[in-house]
Amino acid sequence: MMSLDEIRKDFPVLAEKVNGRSLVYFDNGATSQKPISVIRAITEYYKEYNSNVHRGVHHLSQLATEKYENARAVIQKFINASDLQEIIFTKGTTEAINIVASSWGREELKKGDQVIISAMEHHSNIVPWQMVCEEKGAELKVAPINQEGELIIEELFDLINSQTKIIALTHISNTLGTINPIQKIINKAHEYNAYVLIDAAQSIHHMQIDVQKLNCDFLAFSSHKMYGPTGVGVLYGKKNILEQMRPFQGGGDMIKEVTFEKTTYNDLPYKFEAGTPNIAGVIGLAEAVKYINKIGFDFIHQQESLLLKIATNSIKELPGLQIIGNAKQKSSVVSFIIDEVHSFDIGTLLDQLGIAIRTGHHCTQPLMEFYKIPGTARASFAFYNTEEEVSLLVDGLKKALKMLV
Ligand code: 7TS
Repeated sequence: MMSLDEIRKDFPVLAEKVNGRSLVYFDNGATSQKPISVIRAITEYYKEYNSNVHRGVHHLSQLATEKYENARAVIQKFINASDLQEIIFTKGTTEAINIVASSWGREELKKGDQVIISAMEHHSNIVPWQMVCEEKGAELKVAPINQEGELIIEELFDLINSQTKIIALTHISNTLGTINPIQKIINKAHEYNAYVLIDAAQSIHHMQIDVQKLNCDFLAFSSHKMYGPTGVGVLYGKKNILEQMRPFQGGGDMIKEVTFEKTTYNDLPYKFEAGTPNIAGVIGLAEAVKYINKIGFDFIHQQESLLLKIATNSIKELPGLQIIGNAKQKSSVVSFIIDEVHSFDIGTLLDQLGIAIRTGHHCTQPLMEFYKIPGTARASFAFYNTEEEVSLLVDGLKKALKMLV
């Protein structure tokens, strides 16, 4: 068992100074920091065996291909997919959702069909569905939330009927921290033969996800929020569904045979991996999964829950400050507003103290409209954050309140 001090030493950025202070990094919801093992794996690829995958007979290409395909096996095991072919490497969550909306949606949706999302979705789980619904004449329905930021399950269930073709839902809200009861929703959707896509961008690094147990039809996540590099992510899909879907993009690697008259497509997962992939990124992502496994979800949960509790209790006490998102089931995110103060000003003042938080609408503008606010200040914690750092945030907020209110 590693101590928190030892864990922090694995993340070089955490030792950086910002504005003369030790960095306090509370913008993990936007992107997490990377452990040295991930950085090393990426560097090793470029230094020792940089080569393209799936196309060379030479040693380096074979090595790169082996590492790339091993990464697929690491991801398969991590989410307990039943088949390697169900793991598709993408640019990230956004691209993964776009593949489903575009390849599946444009083929399967027709006038009168219905797609359900929720009021707390990130833009990347709204806009692709809006686009395909508009094109195909399908209807986009939005499951409502209450003031605490929880899905109103009965109202969501009321929306589901035989016209419902897919429910695309975030597992955890990036703005509110709400953890949605996805198992219940998946079970209900399947009673109506509707598919379910889970946006796991904010959950994959906080809790163990077992796609077979959940029985979700699609799952999307990004490497860079789970301690891996940017520019890479995963789309999981059930094999029988992926097999029926048209390719997303055309190009190299996704074909079996090309003539000017006709092209036949490659088998899964390559059908959805056109062009040279982000090889270093995929290798780095596999290393990030190994790191998460080494730390273990027990420790991750314990540390993040502790930070959430301390931060919530202290921030709640500050005068004029209001927490947005008070779901009973919450992950380690605290979003808040201060009367009359723009979140940008809070973020700027905290930055002067070396504290990094995110401000604004967090790519959830419809959610901001629901709360009738322009944005929030959001602190999002990772397992490498400490109680002392939370105290520094609270002290920083007290200073900000004195200056701004
Ligand atoms: N879905 C959710 C729930 C997210 O939080 C994000 C990114 C995405 C999808 C998109 O992921 P991407 O890697 O494809 O960009 N969320 C945030 C955030 O909260 N702050 O910056 C990015």
